[in-house]
Formats: sequence, structure tokens, C-alpha cells
Amino acid sequence: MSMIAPSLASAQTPNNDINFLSGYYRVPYIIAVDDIYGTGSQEMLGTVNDGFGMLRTTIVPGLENIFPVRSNRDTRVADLNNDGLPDIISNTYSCVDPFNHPEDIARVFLNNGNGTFSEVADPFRDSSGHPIELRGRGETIVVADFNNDGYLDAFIPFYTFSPTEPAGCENSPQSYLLINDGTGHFTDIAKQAGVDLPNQFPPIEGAQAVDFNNDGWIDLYGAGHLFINLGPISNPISSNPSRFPANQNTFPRLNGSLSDSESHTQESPGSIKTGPIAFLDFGARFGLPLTVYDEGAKFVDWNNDGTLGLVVHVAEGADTGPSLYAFHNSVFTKVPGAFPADGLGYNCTFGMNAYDLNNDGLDDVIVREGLEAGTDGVCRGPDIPTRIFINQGNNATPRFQPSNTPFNPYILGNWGCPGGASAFGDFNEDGKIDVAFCGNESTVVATNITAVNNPHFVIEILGSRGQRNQQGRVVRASPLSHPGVIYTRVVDSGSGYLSQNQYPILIGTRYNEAHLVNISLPRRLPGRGIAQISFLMSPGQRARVFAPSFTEPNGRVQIDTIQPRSFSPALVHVITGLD
Ligand SMILES: [Ca+2]
Ligand SMILES: [Ca+2]
Ligand SMILES: [Ca+2]
Ligand SMILES: [Ca+2]
Repeated sequence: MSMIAPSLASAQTPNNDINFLSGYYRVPYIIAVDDIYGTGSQEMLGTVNDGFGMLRTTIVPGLENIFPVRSNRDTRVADLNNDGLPDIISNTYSCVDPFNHPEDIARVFLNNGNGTFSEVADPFRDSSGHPIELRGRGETIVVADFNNDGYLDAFIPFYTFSPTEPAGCENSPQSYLLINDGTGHFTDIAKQAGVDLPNQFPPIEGAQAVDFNNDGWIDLYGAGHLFINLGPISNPISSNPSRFPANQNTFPRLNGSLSDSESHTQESPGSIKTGPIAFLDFGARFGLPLTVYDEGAKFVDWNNDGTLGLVVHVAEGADTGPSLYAFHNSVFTKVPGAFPADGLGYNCTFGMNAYDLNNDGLDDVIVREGLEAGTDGVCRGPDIPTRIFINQGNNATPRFQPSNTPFNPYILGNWGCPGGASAFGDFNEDGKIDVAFCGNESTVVATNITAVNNPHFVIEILGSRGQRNQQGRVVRASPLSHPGVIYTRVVDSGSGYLSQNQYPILIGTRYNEAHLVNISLPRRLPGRGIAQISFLMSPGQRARVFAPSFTEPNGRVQIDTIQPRSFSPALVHVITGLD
């Protein structure tokens, strides 16, 4: 009997038949996915996972001030005071009008550790230390540690243009970059940092934090602006011309240049000095479209080459639908015809997000359903289905194809939902990412039952003590036999459109073999630069990457085997939750 060596590469052909089983939940919150109750399972705010993927709705005591009189918009779940318990920051979509809308302010709630939350009084201050209320038409909240002090900060974009309609329903004067003092109290430094964006039109809708240039400082995207984080330096261009040369064709530490060995002076990322940070906008220099009114924006791994492309989705005006911008040689270039038209248009399609739905290692894109406009231009309907675009891989034209199976339910309806959020989490831990859609007075959880055989692995980038505070960090992983295949993923900060994915990164792969993983994380000591963390892991494993600390300047990696979940009634009594 002869043994045939198994092929290392499973290399499953593209599977365009994406299938879901849908369940409905009465969850009024915008979709934020996290391990909210510390059980190791993912759930949406407003639900509890029983550990086997069954979600049940729950009242969240302490969040009563989010509803019902308040115009809740986006909600992030994140540990805002580093006690290991996820907290909540929430904005509104409303007029700046304290008299008629006194409740419509951004709010912060800290987790009491028993499933209840307590609101923080006066959580926001201006740069002079005076309490401020954040009001206006808020959009996607981004949470990340922008100043590398270990505490999660927040960027909250607001509409800032004028005049507003209707008259008297004013927009906010600015967007806010809120630096956390570690207790869930924040100081706005948006103006000093260059991200306050007064009179911004088109407004920011989708937003994302990502360390785009791999220098250890988390960068920020919104409305065609790509704000590169300069760190706590007062005059970066004059003080360090090599880092930001006048000619931006030579942008240092480019997205995808992990192995670069450029000799320019590195500032001191990870410095515990927490002076004000500043950003420089590279959007226009990189050719990003600044005039596009998006209804969702997301960095995606579109071709496994180690760079991130950007998908921007437009619902109205010219060139509607999602568009893909590839990044090469310091320029974003639109990939023509990446998303084929189906003749239905994109009217009132609010919301776009991306994840690899069929575990072939290539990010796929979901665009929320749309509404046929009446002759008056008002969105009514709905009658344009949710689209699921499957990435066809290298050299395919067009790059994306619609799923063979239309999303069922055809129509979700988002009138009871503040925007068309789609958030990703593997709720039943079967290695296929599931989707939670904000729907009409309910949430639809679509369990991914797509027939795929490709294996997967999971990577969690954590703080040195295990905190989930590394939002925006970038992972690159390559199968050993194919080093040119680079899966590039970002720890989710809140992204796409009013959505938050699970914190652990789930990577499906075409290659059932060991993968080399690379991550750039800042060291904790001033002047020590970046720790390049590299390790091997295999499908079926989970890696927990701990950020550098004073005692472990290169960080630490812990790899274990993913334990398959299989239902056993005997185990039910050990399930933790609120009961
Ligand atoms: Ca911080
Ligand atoms: Ca950066
Ligand atoms: Ca895919
Ligand atoms: Ca799943």
C-alpha cells in the first residue's frame, strides 16, 4: 500500500455560494461585537452568548440613559479603564440643540463587573480642562490607543458643515479626538492634532483606525483623509525631515514594507511620555478621493500582497456602489469595475463592511440593502437587496462577484436602526465568521453555513497584561510554502459603517500548513523603536500576542489549540452569563 503525501495546499477554488441561517433578536443597540461578559465567546451588546453560539437578548442594567429619549447612534464596546472589563462609549445623531434635545450627548459607561454599567459623569473635557458635551450628527466611533500610553482613546466624527437643513438644527463645530486619562475621562485634542475637521464636506461616515505605515503609531481614516500619526512631536517636518520628506513619493515605512530597513530616524513609539500627538493628512497626496460622500469605508485585504486596499461605498450621486482603491508606490488607484453592477442601483444603501466570508483568505464585502426613492427623492421601500460580494482572487475580472445565493432575508429594513451596520463575529466558534445586521427594530444574526473546507487560525493582539487595547494594529501572515501570499488583517477599532467586529482576528487560509506571522508593535521604552514580532503558527491554533513591556521588550507569544465547540447538555451548567 503506497502512501501519497497530502498536498500542503488545500487551495479551495473560490466559493461564491455564501449561505446563512438567520435568527432575529430584539436588540436596539447599534452593532458592537465583543466578548462582553468575559466568557471567551463573542456577543453583540444586548445579547449573551451561551458558549455554543446561541445568543439571547438581555437587558443591560445601567444603559437606560442610552434609550429611549436619546437619539443613540454608534456604540463602541472597549475597555476604557484597563480593568479587563469592556466599557461603552456612545454618541448620538441629532441637532446641536441643548434646549430641545438635552439628552442627545455622547456618553461613557463603565463596566461594574457584574453585567451592569455605571455612567461616567462629565466624561469629556476640552484642552483647558473644562467639561464639554459632545453633540451633533455623530458617525462611526473609532477606539484606539492613539498616543501609545496603554489607554484606549476615541475619535468621534460629527457632521460639521453648514448651513444645515432644517435651519436651526445645527451641526457640530468639530469632530473630536478624545485622549483617555485611564479612568474613562477624556480630553479633546482634535484641534491641536489636526483632526477637528471644521466645515468638513462630505462628512465622515465610515472611519477606521489602522497603523497604515507600520511605525507603531495608530493612524486614522475618514472621508478621504488618511491621517498619519506623527506621535508626540511638536514640529515633525522640520525636526525630522527624513521622516516626512517634501516629496511624498518616498513615504517611509509604507504599508506592506514590513521588511524594510530604511535608516531614517525613528521617533520613540511606545514612549510613556504622553505629550500631545499630531497627525499629517496624506489622503490627497496618496490620491484618495476627497469629494466622495461615503456610506461606509473599510481597509481590506483584497489581493493578499501585504498591502491594504480601501473600499469606499457611495449611495447617491455619481459613481454609486462600492469602489476599490489599491495602494502601490504611495498612490491609491481605483481598480476599475471591481464590483459588477446588477442594474438595481444603490439608492439609500447605507452601510458597508468587509471580512473573509468563505475562508479563502481574501476579504469579501457586504453592502446593505437599499430603498427605492420616490419622485421626491425620499428613501422609501425597501426593495434593493443586501449584496454580498465575493472576492475572486488575483487576476480575476471583475475582482468581486455577487454571491450565488442572495442574502436571506432579502430585506432587513433599517428604519428602526440607526444606519445599516453589519458587524462580524464567529458567534458559534466554528471557524466561519458570522454577521450581525442592524435591522428594523431587531438585529439579524446570520450564521455562516457556507460550505468551505479551508482551515483557519485566530490571532489576538493584546496589551502586555492581556488588555484588549491594540485596536488598529496590523497582522501579516504567510503560508511557509508561499511567502508571497500575505494575509493582512487589522484589529478592529470600529470600522466600515457604525459597526464593531470581534476583537480576535479570524483568518481562513488556502494553505493547510504552518504560517509565518509578522506584527510591528511599539516598545515601551523611549527611543527603542519597534518590536518586530515574528512567529510560526498553524491552522487550528490560536495565538495570543502580548505587546512589549519593560520586562519583555520583544513582547510574548502564546499559542494554543483551538478547542472545537460541541454541544453537550452536561456542560450547560458551567456556562457563565448573567443568570
Ligand atoms: Ca491613549
Ligand atoms: Ca502609523
Ligand atoms: Ca473570501
Ligand atoms: Ca461561525
